[in-house]
Amino acid sequence: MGSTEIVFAHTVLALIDKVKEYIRYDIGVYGASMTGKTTLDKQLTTPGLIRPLGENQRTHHKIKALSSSHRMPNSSAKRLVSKGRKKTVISRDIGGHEEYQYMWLKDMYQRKIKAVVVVIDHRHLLDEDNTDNQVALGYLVEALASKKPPKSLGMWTRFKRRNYRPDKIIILANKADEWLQTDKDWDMWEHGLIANHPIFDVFREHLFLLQEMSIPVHIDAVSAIRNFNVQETLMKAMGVTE
Ligand SMILES: Nc1nc2c(ncn2[C@@H]2O[C@H](COP(=O)(O)OP(=O)(O)OP(=O)(O)O)[C@@H](O)[C@H]2O)c(=O)[nH]1
Ligand SMILES: [Mg+2]
Repeated sequence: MGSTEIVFAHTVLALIDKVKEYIRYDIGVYGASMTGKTTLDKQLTTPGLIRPLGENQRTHHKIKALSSSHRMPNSSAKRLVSKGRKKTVISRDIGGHEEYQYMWLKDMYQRKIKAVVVVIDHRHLLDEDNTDNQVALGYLVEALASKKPPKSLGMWTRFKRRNYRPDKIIILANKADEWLQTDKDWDMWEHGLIANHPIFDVFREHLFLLQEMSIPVHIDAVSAIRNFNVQETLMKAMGVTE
């Protein structure tokens, strides 16, 4: 190949990379209430210092007029940057309270999202009777495993669900500024072994189920409020960076 052809090939590859940056990649961000989904949404929209959200700032959704379902929040585009690569992802911020869980499925099936991002925190390490995170992941995994869609989803969503499966599940163990503390924890994280951390033990059964369904799972520690490892994890999990 001559030098002109090489330069041309490089230009074409650079152009393809640039176009890929703008191809929308739909992600769905779900998880129990108070795990940090809104904080993550804000961090992805405008990276920086995020104001801690108070008790009165939980995400809620209004019931639609003449209907029993809730109004879906708008989705928005976020530009992710990591290791010199960029990617546009689309997501929306849905509440984590139990009455909104069906909206996670609605969002997932209607947008046919590519990556399900499950936000968890360390509450089950602080109180072993607390199962909020397990219930949230369980709800999603069981919906994916089930042959029958919940009737509450409506005809159109149930139709869109046919043959759908996300490409991957990304589990973000948020609030790492609080639970990733000891030298042993950091050592695990630095060596890429964070999936072995006890914070993930309670999820093993559902992780096995996902593996058996051939859905790859990417696990990592992040802090949405501190902007620690957030974009890096998502970009890696989406296969944009190594
Ligand atoms: N320490 C710490 N706190 C965080 C982090 N991310 C979020 N929080 C706090 O956790 C609380 C809940 O955050 P939200 O973002 O409102 O949680 P949510 O998942 O959107 O909650 P719902 O809207 O009820 O579903 C807030 O007080 C946040 O300031 C983090 O990385 N570290
Ligand atoms: Mg919220």
